[in-house]
Amino acid sequence: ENLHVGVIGATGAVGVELINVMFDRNFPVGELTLFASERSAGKTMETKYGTKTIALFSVEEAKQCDIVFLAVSGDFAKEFAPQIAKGALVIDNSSAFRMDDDVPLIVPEINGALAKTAKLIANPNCTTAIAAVALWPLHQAFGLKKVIVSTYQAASGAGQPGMNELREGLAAGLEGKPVSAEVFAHPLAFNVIPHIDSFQENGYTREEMKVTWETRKIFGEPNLAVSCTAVRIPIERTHSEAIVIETEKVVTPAAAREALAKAKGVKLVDDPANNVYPMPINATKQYDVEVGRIRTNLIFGDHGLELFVAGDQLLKGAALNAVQIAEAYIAD
Ligand code: 11C
Repeated sequence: ENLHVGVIGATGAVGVELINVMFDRNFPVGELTLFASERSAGKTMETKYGTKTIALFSVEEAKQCDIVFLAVSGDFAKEFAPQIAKGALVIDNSSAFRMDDDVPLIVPEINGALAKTAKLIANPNCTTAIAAVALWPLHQAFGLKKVIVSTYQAASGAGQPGMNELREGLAAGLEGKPVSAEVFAHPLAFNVIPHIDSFQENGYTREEMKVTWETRKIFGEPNLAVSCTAVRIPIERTHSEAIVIETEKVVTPAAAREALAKAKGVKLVDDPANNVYPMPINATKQYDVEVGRIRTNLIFGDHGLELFVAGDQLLKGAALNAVQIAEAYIAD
């Protein structure tokens, strides 16, 4: 099967990785059309599929594709995704449709079967997707009752401009110059910022609430107790998360390791005696989410665990998950 695939937002950090991941995973691309607005249309872009000229976006052209990946803003998705979905399967990276009842929100290791049920599919928030692959096997084996997440999120969550601002800030800081902030609310270099996306009335940020809302939807557990503190750290592209769980059933670290070792999308990295645990430096550019530091939680005892995960924000947090959704869509 040779599919006509469209990528809207191809020059952004997620768009670039979408093209790389499709190529590296041998996704059956017959024709690839890269779309952008007037600003970038006509420019060329080097890709693993060769030099591509960027086409001017139009709904009519996009509808001609078999599959269209959207790696653009939620506002763009809101306006155009439903129209494109009248012709093509649309996989949207934005948060525009994630909580719509008739739009599946998919992490393929968990609910990939839903990929065949709609023409518009939402790709989860990166923090949610990375936590979800680690938590799902534990939920299946031990039943999750409460989940408390603290994140250490990379600059890439704010796209290429975020990564650029971090690099420039680090360079400026090392030279003793002031570090400026435009993308982030404060300078990120030599700092951590407990503020991602906008503050909500309940005091949580939208990023934090997405972890609650989206995990519940993906797991099909509308009442699961999930709470998050989301923090930006000066790392380029891998999100890490410290997670505390309370479980329905008795759980031991050994039993959790056994469940995680068999799980798809997870790499068990848990040998503290040899200084082996998940870290961005290793998880970057890797498909699997690293999980380790698994230990009995001091508060919940034999019904609780602590763990640490690290996953590439641009891969499992975005492009890889989107391509896996497309793979689930075309699977026999
Ligand atoms: C961040 N998680 O790290 C965000 C980026 O809902 O798709 C992705 C926002 C989203 O800044």
